[in-house]
Amino acid sequence: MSRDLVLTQPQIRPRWLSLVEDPPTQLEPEALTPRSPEPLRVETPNPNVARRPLSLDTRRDASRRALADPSSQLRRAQTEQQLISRNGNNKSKDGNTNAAQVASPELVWSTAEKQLPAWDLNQDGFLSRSELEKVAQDPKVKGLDAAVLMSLLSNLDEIQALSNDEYGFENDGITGKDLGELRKLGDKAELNQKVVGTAGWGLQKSQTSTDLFDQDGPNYDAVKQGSLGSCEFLSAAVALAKRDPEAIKKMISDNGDGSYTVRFPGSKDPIRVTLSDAELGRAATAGKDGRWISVLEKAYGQFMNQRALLPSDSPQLATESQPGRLAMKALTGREGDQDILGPVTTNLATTRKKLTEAMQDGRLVTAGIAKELITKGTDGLPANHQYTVLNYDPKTDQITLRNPWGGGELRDANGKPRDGKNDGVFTMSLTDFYARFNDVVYETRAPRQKRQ
Ligand SMILES: [Ca+2]
Ligand SMILES: [Ca+2]
Ligand SMILES: [Ca+2]
Ligand SMILES: [Ca+2]
Repeated sequence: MSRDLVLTQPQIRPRWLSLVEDPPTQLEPEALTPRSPEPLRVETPNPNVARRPLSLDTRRDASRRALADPSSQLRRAQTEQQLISRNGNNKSKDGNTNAAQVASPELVWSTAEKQLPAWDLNQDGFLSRSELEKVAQDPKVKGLDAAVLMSLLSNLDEIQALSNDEYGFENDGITGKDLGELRKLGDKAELNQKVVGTAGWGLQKSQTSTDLFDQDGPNYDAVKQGSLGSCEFLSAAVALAKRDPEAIKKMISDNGDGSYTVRFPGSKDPIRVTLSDAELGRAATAGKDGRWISVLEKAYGQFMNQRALLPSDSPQLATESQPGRLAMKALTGREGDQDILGPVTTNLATTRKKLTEAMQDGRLVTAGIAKELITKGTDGLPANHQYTVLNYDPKTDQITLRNPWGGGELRDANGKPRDGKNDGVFTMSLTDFYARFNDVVYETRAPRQKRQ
């Protein structure tokens, strides 16, 4: 109930936002850490997914998400649909359904209607979030069913609100009437574009590759964030995959029975991971490069769940809203060190010096945008999001970053990528970076690592 209150009252300011505007001496670095939403929701952070009831983090996250820009979510869904129709002639492995068919709204609606009674585990007529989360972990739910299920989960708040069929807030789950209203909206409606786009992209992801690594993988530039707010982890994992692909390979082994074992340098115990089709549908993907990033992402959620006082029912959800310094700890064994950018906290000259040293050392570096500026959205860089710092060149004073979406980068006045290629990689002057970004997370130096 409280989360609905938060979501319907955007005037409640997220905690990090008010902190950003407070005098820098009162900043709490932890509170400023930007969280990324999920792709389909990333900029729009879908309150649906990142929900860990009772967690303080989640409440902060939900209020942050409520303020996010819904148009970006639509943009992302449309891009995904284009992707699906471009690749629409590819038969899936079972030869029955291809991605283009999935993108058919009729197929998505009818699948949801058909499966509702089976997924309504307590048979009360409401498809609740926890029921959907439970079914999502069932390896027997496959293919189109799994993709539609995950899309319902990703868009649950909006779908359950379509028909007023409960007292007070619509928050018990999706009913048959809600689905009827969804169908009535028609395929041009924004919500249906999201619902259909999410299902299509999810199916494509679950069927793209069954290998852990492609022959020449892992390639950092193949990584695309899924529907989870795991940008803090992904941006660090991308940095590691760029620096040392072999380290990633050593971290994961394929057990040959559909499960994988992940050994994070920062975790004492090996982590056994399986991924259902539905989980693959919202996981980060490396496409044809293999399942490595989907496996690592879920392993990280399991790792964080082990440390949590109140573990999430879904290990995947536990990847969300975690500080970037802990992602570095898992991936390297060394916790990251976060600088808040600002004249009092960390000035431009210090940032220049620290980036220079970190690049010389080959340390992992990520950077986040926590707040919306007046220029919100116009430069193409989503806020509440963490990026990989791929390079900083002290000679030119230019910094190169990568959005873990594998897209969404600096745009010019015409809305085109400034470097002509929307692959998520972009370069800007350090001065511009300093004005736009709010924090930098550095892998701490290894004890014996000394710069010359
Ligand atoms: Ca139910
Ligand atoms: Ca309803
Ligand atoms: Ca109601
Ligand atoms: Ca680019």
